[in-house]
Amino acid sequence: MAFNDLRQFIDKLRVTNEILEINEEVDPDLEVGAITRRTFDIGGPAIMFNKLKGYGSDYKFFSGMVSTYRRYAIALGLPADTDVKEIIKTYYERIKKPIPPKIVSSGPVKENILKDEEVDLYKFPTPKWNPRDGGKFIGTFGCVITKDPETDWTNMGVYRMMIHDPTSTGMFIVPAQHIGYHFKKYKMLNKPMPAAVAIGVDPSVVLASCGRYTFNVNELEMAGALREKPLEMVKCETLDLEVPASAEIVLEGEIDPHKLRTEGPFGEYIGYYAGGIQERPVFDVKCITHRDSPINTGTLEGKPIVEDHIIMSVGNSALSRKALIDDLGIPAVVDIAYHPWSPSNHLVVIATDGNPYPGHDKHVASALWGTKVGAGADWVVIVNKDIDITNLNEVIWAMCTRCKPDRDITVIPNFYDFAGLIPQGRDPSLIKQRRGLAKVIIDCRFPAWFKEGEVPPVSDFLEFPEEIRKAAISKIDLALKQRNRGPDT
Ligand SMILES: Cc1cc2nc3c(=O)[nH]c(=O)nc-3n(C[C@H](O)[C@H](O)[C@H](O)COP(=O)(O)O)c2cc1C
Ligand SMILES: [Mn+2]
Repeated sequence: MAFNDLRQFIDKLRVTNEILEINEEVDPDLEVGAITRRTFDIGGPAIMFNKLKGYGSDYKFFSGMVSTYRRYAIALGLPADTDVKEIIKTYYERIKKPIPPKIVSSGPVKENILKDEEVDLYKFPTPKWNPRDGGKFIGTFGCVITKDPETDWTNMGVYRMMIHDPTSTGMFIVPAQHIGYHFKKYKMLNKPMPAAVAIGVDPSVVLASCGRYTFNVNELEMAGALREKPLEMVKCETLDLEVPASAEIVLEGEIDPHKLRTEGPFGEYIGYYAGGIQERPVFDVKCITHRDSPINTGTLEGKPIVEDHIIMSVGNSALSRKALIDDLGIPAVVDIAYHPWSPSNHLVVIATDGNPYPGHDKHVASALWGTKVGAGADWVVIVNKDIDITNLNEVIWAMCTRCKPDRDITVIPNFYDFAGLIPQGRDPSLIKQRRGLAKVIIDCRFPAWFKEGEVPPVSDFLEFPEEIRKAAISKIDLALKQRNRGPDT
């Protein structure tokens, strides 16, 4: 089922006991961050902050939307206890059928329209998330919509936005990201880039915004695919762009290619304040539209596991599977998984059906590195398909028992550093020499030349005859039930 807006999703979280509503006053300055960090650390509920210091009860803040796989499953309309493998499969199946958005004449986001001197970003309670952050970040779940000035390509992605003053924020634009492609073109045209930012949307829109789709993909069509229903959009007030009609808050403005302002630091998804303070582009806000009693929404970044890692582990797994298996047809690849702790995109585990030809490991890894989604995978671990790739314990077992390190590990030095945020890559001597980080392939498969019978059988529960297994399961289950009930009195 598709949620019409964030509010309908929040109602669903209320029914499923997945949300904590805090009615006492909470300070957006660090207290919202600490509570959010704590719920991330224990896989706890989403949080609705109903009263924020300095704000009336009409202004709320919401965090932890999809910070667990349970709420990710609910966001896709699946049962809360859906296994992560099934969540990835659902994402992978749905994105094969893009659904374009539908333009409607108006929507709740137009309930309040603020222009010119009415524009004030401090109108909404916005957290300073982490103690060393350089300011309040309004766009941690802001879905930033831009258009290629030469083609029809509309892109949507999440790019952080630190509030500078009532009418402007930073915008962390990285050249390798799609907003970076658009921005470069505007720079060449010597024109400011129009941008609209939707905050507080149905979670499918956030999931699509965080997806590392290929060039020319419109993430709004992917939001439609994930929710299996077109997303309703309305025209912006001041720009030739459309935005989700039921967003809580929309910021309309432009990014001048020649304007820079000091931005950061920010506790980043890598787990460090690695990006530091730098001169970065500025988003000048010309108009704000918002719903009555708007719910500002965002997420905290930092050391795993934060919400970003949960989101990326699913999207990256599904998109890499699509890229390697469906689009590139790399032989023998059967499944791919990323893990939140890696953090999210820096280690990937790939399962293959055999090891079909010499150098297969390098073929698989180099194909992955050529994709947008896989470019950040610094550690590529390849295993036989009997390994459960979503279970890192099994992956470690494969590494320790099937990999001969001097033969099966390949290190490729001076490789493109996708994130630019890994602390090792910030070594001044590397930067001076324009040398990048490194990529590693760890092939944990039995050697290709092992014949049938040379691979030793695995000794585990599954090899017992079925009848004996069934009886063993029921005996243990009964004992556990009795233990949970306590001693009979
Ligand atoms: C909370 C959060 C903050 C993010 N901040 C940035 C950012 O500042 N810059 C960036 O390039 N990517 C950032 N990302 C990652 C991008 O949203 C993600 O890579 C997405 O694929 C970008 O869209 P694109 O592929 O269309 O460029 C952030 C993601 C999250 C969840
Ligand atoms: Mn994109």
